[in-house]
Amino acid sequence: GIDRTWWKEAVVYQIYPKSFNDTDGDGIGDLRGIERRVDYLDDLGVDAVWLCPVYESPQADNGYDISDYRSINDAYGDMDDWRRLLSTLHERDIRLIMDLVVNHTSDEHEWFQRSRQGDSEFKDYYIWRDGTNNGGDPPNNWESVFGGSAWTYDEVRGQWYLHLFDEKQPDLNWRNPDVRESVYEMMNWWLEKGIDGFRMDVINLISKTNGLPDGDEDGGLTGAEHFFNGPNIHDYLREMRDEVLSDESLLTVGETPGAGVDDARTYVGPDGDGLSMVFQFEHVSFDHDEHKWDAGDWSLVEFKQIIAKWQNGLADEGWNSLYLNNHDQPRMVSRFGDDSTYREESAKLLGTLTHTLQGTPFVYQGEELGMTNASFASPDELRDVEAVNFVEEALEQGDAASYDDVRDAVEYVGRDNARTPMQWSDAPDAGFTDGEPWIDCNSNYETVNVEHARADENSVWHYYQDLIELRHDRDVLVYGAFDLLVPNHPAIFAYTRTLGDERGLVVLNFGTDPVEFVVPDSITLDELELALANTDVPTAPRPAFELGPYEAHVYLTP
Ligand code: TEU
Repeated sequence: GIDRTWWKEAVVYQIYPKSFNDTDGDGIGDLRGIERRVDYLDDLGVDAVWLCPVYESPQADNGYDISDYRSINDAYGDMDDWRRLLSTLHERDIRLIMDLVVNHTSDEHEWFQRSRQGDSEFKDYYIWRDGTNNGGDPPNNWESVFGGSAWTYDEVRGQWYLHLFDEKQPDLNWRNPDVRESVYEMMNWWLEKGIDGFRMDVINLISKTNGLPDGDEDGGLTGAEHFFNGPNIHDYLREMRDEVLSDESLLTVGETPGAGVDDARTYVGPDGDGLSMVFQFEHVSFDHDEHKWDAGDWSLVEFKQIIAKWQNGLADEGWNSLYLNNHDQPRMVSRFGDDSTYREESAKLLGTLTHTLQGTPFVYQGEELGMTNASFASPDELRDVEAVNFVEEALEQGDAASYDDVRDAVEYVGRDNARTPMQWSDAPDAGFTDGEPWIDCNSNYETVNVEHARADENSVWHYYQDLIELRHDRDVLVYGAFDLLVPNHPAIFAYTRTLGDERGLVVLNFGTDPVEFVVPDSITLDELELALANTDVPTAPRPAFELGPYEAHVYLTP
């Protein structure tokens, strides 16, 4: 029989609270705004919500810089609002996964404030070092993910501190057992409130090589080999499992940039550290070189190779997360589909992919409408610290003469693309706020919005509803084995799913030209029936059939 686990059968909806729904007119989404949309989530059919950080924070990185783990950012509401949201979700059987950001805190966290004063209890909570060159230069050559050195000199302490992200995000010192204890206590505090799991921000970055040696400068991010999947990572995660996560019904998803399939197996599955799944990055990195801003080229053949490698690599030991976009990635329809002529077709096709692979699908807010990348005509419209730094640096270093030289890169891969307000209706500012939104709405909200989508039975939204329902109904889509077909076909992504007598065949045309799919001899067409398609197609598959632009077909045994 099947070893059933709720989070394997679930579809998770990711909410970026700042941009979801504003009820108090300050232009920033809030918890009450989410609560008011719980019926919306229920109608869509999702089983869980992953809520991006809502904790107290100066918002240097939109909440991934936490100044108090146990309270709610004012703009989002307060603990009572949060409790009400939790119970409203639970009343509809929707679980709540909270974001856990413990590689770093905000520099405004009390721990950091006391650490920089040299307070004996907190002195070693962060990674402090003297500089080289008589203190004038950073302790080593590591680079920050957001550009520049990973070290900042602190006048108060008279030492440098490490920050793998923004200078307002100092890294915690996980070698210090007190730090680990404090984190576990905080996690238990949230679990006692009844949450259903954690999404763990950059969890594979928490362990750094002892002695903090210089990194190799020839690769991508300098120092990465000393902090991606570092030496003590498994000790820390196993300790965390023992102290906090022993309840196996929790959903834990580790965000693990730079992790390959072999690394992933050390985190998930029978021999892993107990995480349910990880967010891997290979399929959202292969369209850029080691510098994320040199982006744009990708091929379907390589994309299929990556997906198949992860499907097969975690098939029997572990579990995949399935996502094509989130708050850090451009909109999937703009990246892997066609956001103009075939916006709806390609949004449906990409949704078909994530809901028919083995793993747990994550739907990022607005994906169910086919929301697209935005346009940023001037650097003043950018909000993301990473993009702002990138543009500044490019101009300073002379890599760009003006913003126009980097605009394409920003509009292709920048994180703000995914952070524009959720498009609820064609009312001003997409019905997101009565005030001035913190970031401009995508100008297509008059046509792409929830109200229109729900009124149109052929919309991306209704198709997502069908996809989610189909996944709930059919074990083969959740648990079935994956086998890639026609790996070298440049436009068709096709595969089978098999679970005992239950079978599935998925055929997707990733292009604007019609293509013919010849069903390989290995597949018996008997009994296969059309379960879902994004266009009108005959109910029985023929040995060879044509697919129009971005056409997606799902066939299942009855
Ligand atoms: O992201 C970590 C990460 O490595 C990347 O996703 C990164 O943000 C981006 O792609 C760089 O190009 C996590 C969070 O999801 C992100 O929002 C935070 O900014 C980051 O950690 C720091 O907490």
